[in-house]
Amino acid sequence: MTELIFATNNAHKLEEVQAIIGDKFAIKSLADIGCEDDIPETGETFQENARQKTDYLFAKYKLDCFGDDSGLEIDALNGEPGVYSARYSGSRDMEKNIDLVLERLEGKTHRAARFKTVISLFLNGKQHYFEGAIEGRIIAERRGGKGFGYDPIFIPEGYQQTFAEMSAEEKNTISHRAIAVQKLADFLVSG
Ligand code: ITT
Repeated sequence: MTELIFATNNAHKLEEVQAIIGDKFAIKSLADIGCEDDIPETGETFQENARQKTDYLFAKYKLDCFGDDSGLEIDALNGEPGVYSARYSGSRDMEKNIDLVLERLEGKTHRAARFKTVISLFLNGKQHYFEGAIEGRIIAERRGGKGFGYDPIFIPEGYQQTFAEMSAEEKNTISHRAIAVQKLADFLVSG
């Protein structure tokens, strides 16, 4: 089985990806290869950040690998929080990050937003990218207790519930991450 390193230490993300990709590739985490480095994420786009992860891993370990970067883009905030989604308020505290988004959108009627994921894959000496996005809108108050991040304030287009009110199964079939991972899986399995 071909081994592929996933630039993450999030066991949940890894399981989800392995389940979609199936048994043609064995996906290993950073921990599995003994990498404890804090891989830099200093790009201005999701693509640059995802690429930084695979460039770093390939330079150090010479192994085929992939990495992802995701975030929320809000039109009325000129695409913010974007690559700063995890630390929009200056800390990783999601309560504060959500408060800041709601404060900056106060009184605004145009509330369109989207979650995006970009995956960078480095395989057999070639660079590939896979993208997923889901359109929606930001509501004025939190709803729901599931999911993570900005899920309580995001309602995907065509739905009445926020991501935080949906079951994990439902969110994981329509999410930006699921779309990008499915494209990666289709590529790997057909290649
Ligand atoms: P890594 O260590 O794997 O980079 P991370 O928490 O930074 O984990 P992402 O790069 O995937 O995760 O996403 C960056 C931020 O964007 C994340 O901290 C959330 O605030 C937000 N985000 C991404 N996907 C989300 C989702 O499905 N629902 C809600 N918020 C999300």
